Amino acid sequence: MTEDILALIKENVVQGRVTQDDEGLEEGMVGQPGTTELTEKAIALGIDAKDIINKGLTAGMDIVGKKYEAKEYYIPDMLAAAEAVGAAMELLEPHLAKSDIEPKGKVIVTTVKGDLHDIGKNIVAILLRGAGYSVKDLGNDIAPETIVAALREEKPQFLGMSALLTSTMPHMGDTIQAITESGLRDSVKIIVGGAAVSKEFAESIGADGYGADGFDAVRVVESLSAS
Ligand code: B1M
Repeated sequence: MTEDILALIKENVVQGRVTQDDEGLEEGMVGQPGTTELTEKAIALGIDAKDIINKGLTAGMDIVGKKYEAKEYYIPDMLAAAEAVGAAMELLEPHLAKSDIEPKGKVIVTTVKGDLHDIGKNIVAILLRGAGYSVKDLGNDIAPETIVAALREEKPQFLGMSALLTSTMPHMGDTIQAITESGLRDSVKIIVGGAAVSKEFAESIGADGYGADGFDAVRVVESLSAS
């Protein structure tokens, strides 16, 4: 049952179907549950949110990426899938949130300059909030100087940067350099992630940590908090 629902969520992300009223790419789908109805059902059945995110939503997006690469999908298809994931994450958010009175710490999250991909960053933000951190989301396509200004103003313990494009990854390094030049580097731990990023790349630009996925990002922040 669990695996069936997760497979259906994945399929509906691939089809870019937000609700049962959406057509999708194949005939006869109208009226069948879409990503949001299936996510609601999965939540009601007590399926682990981590599985809904990793095996349903993210797995669907991976297929969308492969289809785009194979020129089977175009930008509007990616956007439809992104909308389905965003709507499902809104439903999941209350189930991931902790109501701790005192936040464990403050994190600024952002997608770097030139990069419009924000789904992964949004998931990281939601999971960090769920783990008890206060999170300020700067958005996407954010320049190094804007990030430095936000660090100066907000004084967070952590900065999380996301990049999905090989062409925007270097802006992570540029941002760390700008933070160092501003004299703020010792006051903030920096973690990076996103499909284009690796542990080796994170080390090469002098980040303090690398998150392979949203849950890993929380683990890294927790372990850096303790160190
Ligand atoms: Co674009 N796109 N896209 N795209 N897109 C990719 C990234 C691509 C791999 C597709 C492909 O060709 N296979 C490819 C990049 C190739 C490369 O650079 N190597 C690509 C391209 C080429 C482009 C454009 C250049 C296309 C064009 O215009 N010709 C263009 C660039 C626009 C820009 O940014 N300037 C573009 C545009 C778009 C859309 C706007 C249409 C849309 C984004 C919508 C949105 O985000 N609101 C889009 C999408 C949806 C994708 C794919 C299909 C899916 C991305 C996604 O949301 N994944 C993507 C293919 C893919 O990645 N499989 C693709 C799901 C998400 C949950 O995963 O973001 O990886 P992800 O986040 C994960 C982890 O990486 C990690 O945790 C998250 C949760 O598990 N993580 C962190 C992320 N950030 C983290 C930060 C951390 C720690 C962990 O610490 C702080």
